Amino acid sequence: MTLEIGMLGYRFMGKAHANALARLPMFFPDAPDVERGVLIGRDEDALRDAADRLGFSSIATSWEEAIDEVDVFYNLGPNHVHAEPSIAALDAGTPVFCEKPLAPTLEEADVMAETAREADVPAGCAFNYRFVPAIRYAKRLLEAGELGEIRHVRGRYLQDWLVDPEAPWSWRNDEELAGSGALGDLGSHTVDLLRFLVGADDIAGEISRISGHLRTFVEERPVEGDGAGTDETRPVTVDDAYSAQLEFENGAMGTLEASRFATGHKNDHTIEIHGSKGSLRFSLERLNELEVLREDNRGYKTILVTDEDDPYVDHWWPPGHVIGWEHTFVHENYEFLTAVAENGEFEPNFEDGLAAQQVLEAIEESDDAGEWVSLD
Ligand code: SOE
Repeated sequence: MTLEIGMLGYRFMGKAHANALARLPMFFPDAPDVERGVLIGRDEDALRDAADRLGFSSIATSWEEAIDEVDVFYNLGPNHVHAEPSIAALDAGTPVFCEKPLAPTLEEADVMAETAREADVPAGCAFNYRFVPAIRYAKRLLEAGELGEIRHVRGRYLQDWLVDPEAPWSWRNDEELAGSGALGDLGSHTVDLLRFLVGADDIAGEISRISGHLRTFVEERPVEGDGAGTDETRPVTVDDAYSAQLEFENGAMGTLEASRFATGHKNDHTIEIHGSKGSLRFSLERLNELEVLREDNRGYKTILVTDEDDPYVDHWWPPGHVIGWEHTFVHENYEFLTAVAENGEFEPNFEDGLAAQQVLEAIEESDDAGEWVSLD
């Protein structure tokens, strides 16, 4: 049976997922057969061009009509478009793969997760960094207790694409459209990754309380594109950067931060975990490596996670033939579509998306109140 996919969104994430779908048959031959069916968007000309480039057989300018015609619905639109189409698809019993963060607000994420529970079909949230081989390797070490009692968990996601105050305004700068700035766009990845790595009861458990701080450095930005006057600007109504302190159920301490103003850092998502018997360090800018320190305490060892028995690597190339950011999308699409074909379980799902949204909300609540917020 071939799964026909309807995909809403055809820019950055549309290209990442369409590329992943195109590579599945060659590198994951046991993946379900999928057809890139209908590409959904508003601008018909741009849509037609994108459908040709991304290999979709048809286009639709209305998601309402399209979601009844497809076997799987991918919601890759801006954050403010995540809720309504995903809920409608799930209500029609159609599996949904939605980009992160799940929604701009906790209220919308709540309804999406509730709808997914009732629909009883796979509803995935595309936190792609769970599908980095080095992250899977780290998870195996943590589950095996190799690091001992977890004391410190640190997550940082640094970019610098908004350092220039003349960088144009976009939906990512608007609270109505995005929900939050670096917090939701980048922080949601880090929160999900920490939950994935240490969230189990026998490792560090869930996050129990939070102290948060948000900051907007540039309050307005120039508007670019059709109809924009030469000096038209729009307000920035979300954070440019955030930081947070966490306490985990087992007492471990956590620190989180993300910024779009970290000059010199392009897409630097780093995780550091320190335990009583060892530590590990991961950086997205060195995606194929994991630094591990064992009990001998004589410095970190860099492990190149590209051996055949390392997660997902056997689908690609011989040891040392490194993979990249795009391959994480191939891995997550393989797992999600396999779950759809078998009506199995997929994680991260809408429950994980909701759990991340609860942490984001608590960080904003703490920043507003100027005090710690409990998540219990
Ligand atoms: C932000 O620039 C962004 O594109 C995020 O939206 C993605 O989720 C992240 O993977 C890369 O950076």
